[in-house]
Amino acid sequence: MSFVNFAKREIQLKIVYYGPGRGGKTTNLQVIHEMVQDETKGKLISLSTVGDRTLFFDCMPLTANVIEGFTTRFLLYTVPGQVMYNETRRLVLKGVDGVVFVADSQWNLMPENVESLANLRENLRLQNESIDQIPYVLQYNKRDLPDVAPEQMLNFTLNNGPEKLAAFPAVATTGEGVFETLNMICRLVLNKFIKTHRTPTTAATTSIPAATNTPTASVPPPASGTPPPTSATPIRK
Ligand SMILES: Nc1nc2c(ncn2[C@@H]2O[C@H](COP(=O)(O)OP(=O)(O)OP(=O)(O)O)[C@@H](O)[C@H]2O)c(=O)[nH]1
Ligand SMILES: [Mg+2]
Repeated sequence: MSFVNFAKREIQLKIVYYGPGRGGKTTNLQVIHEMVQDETKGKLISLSTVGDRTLFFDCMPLTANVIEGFTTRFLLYTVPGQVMYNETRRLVLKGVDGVVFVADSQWNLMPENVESLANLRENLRLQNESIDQIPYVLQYNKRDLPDVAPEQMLNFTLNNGPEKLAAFPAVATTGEGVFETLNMICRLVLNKFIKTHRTPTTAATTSIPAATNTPTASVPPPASGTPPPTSATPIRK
């Protein structure tokens, strides 16, 4: 749930990276942490890990001034993908404003993707939410590996609702697709926040740190009468 502190003129928005174990959620946050400007990011906190397995969660704040007069803090979280940590996933999902589903593109991991997506739907349902109502994007990760399913197959399996969602092919280890995914979910979350909290004086401006040599993600069409909260300037140094 978004949190607005009028005294500090600060908006806090929570984005959760969800998906099967070893799909690349933590890697996304590590790459973002490595590549954004120092003044934009806070510490990347990884709570309880064994090797590259997240046992609790990772969390990192990113700060931007995208709504006039307000500092916007995106809190990026990952869940532990391993099936047995469902209680933790439920905890991390509480108050979520947007979800990135990081799928593992490998053919043999398709059942894990499907199971994780069903688990996401169920956990949201338990908190009276639906993936169809909160900002949500997909990332098809590990496109560098030899035995990956074609994107059409991933769309058919994971992106088959009435509305086609944004889905980004990625190689999180090299950063490919990571910022496209991040910028899209940030825009969707901000669009929804503005739509929900819009007052006649709410104005969105862009002051997310400019990027260099970064492809710009396309901005989703704003709801009618709602200005896009950011330009296509990605969050990256
Ligand atoms: N080849 C390849 N390896 C990747 C990619 N993304 C992540 N990895 C590797 O996959 C392993 C798991 O990545 P993590 O980011 O830890 O996965 P996770 O989704 O956080 O896993 P859990 O914490 O168990 O849920 C690591 O060894 C990463 O280096 C990718 O795009 N390509
Ligand atoms: Mg992890």
